[in-house]
Amino acid sequence: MNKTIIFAIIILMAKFAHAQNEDSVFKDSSKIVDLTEVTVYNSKKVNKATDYFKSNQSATLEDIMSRLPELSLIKRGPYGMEPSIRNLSDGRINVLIDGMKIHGACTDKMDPVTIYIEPSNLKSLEVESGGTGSFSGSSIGGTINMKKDEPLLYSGKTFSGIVQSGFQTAAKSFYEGVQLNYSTKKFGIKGAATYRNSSNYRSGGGKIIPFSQFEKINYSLSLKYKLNERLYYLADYIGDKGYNIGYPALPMDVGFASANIGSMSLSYSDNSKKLYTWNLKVYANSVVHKMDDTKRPNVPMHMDMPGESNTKGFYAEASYRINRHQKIDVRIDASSVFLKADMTMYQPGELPMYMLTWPDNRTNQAGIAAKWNVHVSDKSSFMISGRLDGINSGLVTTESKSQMSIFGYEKKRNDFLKSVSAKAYQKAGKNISIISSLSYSERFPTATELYGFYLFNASENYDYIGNPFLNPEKSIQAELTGNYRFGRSNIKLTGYYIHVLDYITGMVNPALSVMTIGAAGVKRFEQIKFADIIGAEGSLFLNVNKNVDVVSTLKYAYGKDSENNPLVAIAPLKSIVSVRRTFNNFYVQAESEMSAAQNRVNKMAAELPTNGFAIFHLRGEYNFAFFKLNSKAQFGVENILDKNYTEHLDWGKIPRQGRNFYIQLKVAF
Ligand SMILES: [Cu+2]
Repeated sequence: MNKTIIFAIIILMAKFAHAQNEDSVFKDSSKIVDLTEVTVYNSKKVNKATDYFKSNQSATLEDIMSRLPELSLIKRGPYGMEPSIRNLSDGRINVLIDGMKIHGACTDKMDPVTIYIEPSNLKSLEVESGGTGSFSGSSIGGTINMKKDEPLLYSGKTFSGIVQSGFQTAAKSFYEGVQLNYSTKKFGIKGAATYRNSSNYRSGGGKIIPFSQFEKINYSLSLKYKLNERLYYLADYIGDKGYNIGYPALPMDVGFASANIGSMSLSYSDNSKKLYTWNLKVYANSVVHKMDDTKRPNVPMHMDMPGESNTKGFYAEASYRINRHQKIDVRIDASSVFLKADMTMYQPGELPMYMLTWPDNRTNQAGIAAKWNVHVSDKSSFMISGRLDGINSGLVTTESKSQMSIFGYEKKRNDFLKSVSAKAYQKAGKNISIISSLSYSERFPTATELYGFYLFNASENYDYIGNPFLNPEKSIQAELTGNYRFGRSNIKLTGYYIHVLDYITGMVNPALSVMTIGAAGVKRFEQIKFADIIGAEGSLFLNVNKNVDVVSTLKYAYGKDSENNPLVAIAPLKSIVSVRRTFNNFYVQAESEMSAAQNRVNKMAAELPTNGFAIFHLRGEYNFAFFKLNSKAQFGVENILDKNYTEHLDWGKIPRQGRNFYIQLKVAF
């Protein structure tokens, strides 16, 4: 298989060899959702695409991601939904904040990294799918990178800020946010805080979903200092605290969760130089997560399950211009992740039982990546990239080693990962462009897959055990995108094929007995020969006239393993269509969200079919001056018909939110 890839790349290189740059065309192929707020009163420069992805001011990052055709969300509760790129999630994808690695501290995946960024702090969301998304970390599914916004430097205003507030009826939820920026010509400091408080929500038809409440506060402080015209220093801190977070599809909730995320960086740019930009960042973060079931009724045996993660790392990125037509991007990075989680079971009348669920383990990684961009002509360009990673991983305390010695975990393991990809852009005619890519990539198994010890999977009703002898997963992928532009409108269609070798999945191990009361059995992570995902995505931005826009997205995927079983958790055909009519200072927008049924389910994972659904929303926005301040009011109703529905990736078939009215106010100064 390696040979095939290398061969294909040689052909590609030969094809473009005597060709001779701007990589701007490649911006087309990785999705960057720019979320920069337009705060100028009555600005005509509103980015309609951005507005479509961010359906309202209080939208969470999860709401935004769910509207991107490449992404789906796995739901265990209304909070902390787990993102997947083309149905690949968790260890198969990178989820980064400004290029930094962060590892969740929950053995049940309640805390994906995306919960730590509030959209009001987000500059852009970058999604790179497949093997071509391995530049900032070895992965087979691609990368989601959340770029946080930076403090403003002086541009006529020393003090500026935004205050916002909102309320939604379905969960009686409040959203409050404030941002303040102080700046001089050399120096800028920005602080932001967001508070969200939500009660149990009401599903379609009126039933209240118990254990769906949450409360969280997110705060951040960043400082930017201009050392000279080309060199900036940036220090950044994000803090996040969550309280009493319910997960209706799981047997446990979160009493308290906290994250501290810090970084310092230097960035340089000078377009006249050959080495025209570089960026150096050092970072550290820690996450604490405390699960318990003390609020749940009828629990046969109470448990406490705390976990923690600590990550340190750095990266350096540079871009070098070889000549007018060629440039090279290089990245070196290293990180070290420590994880620990344990469980204490309180059996009535007996001494508490204690065990490690993520026995203390550390994974060290060092990698180097390079990307060669060649601008052949205005009509065609290509890019070849590669990455190498050395990984060292193992248990680190005598306690964890002695608990796990029965499974043969004595030794640390060393792995070497390789990824390579090629991507080509070709303009065919005045309005059509085609992007094709081919990649080979590898990924390291997760701590759960290697070291997990009786981790209960509530969706399958099985206890899971890790396997320290797993090989890295490998993947070969091909992707073809056609883009048709006409006037200010645009249609884009993508087809892709993902072939995963040594696919890691849970297999029933009858030799092991269950730990969780009521579990159907124990599964151990094993590898099957391969798994395939074939799918398509489409998007349409249609500018009907000056005042009417239509945005529509569509996605479909088909997955099966080497034994021809459907893959678990494959989202069915889904489409969102939204139509907006803009008036002078306001707009109204009607939306439909439609999903087909999913009947291809994995029986071994106890998966059940899901019905299709159609729901409708109506939204509006009004811009006005409030004591001469730029102000905005947003209002709307979601799920107008109060439909009772679930999506296929929702665990436990817990119904989603019913009819929901919302109102948001925002004032900028
Ligand atoms: Cu948890």
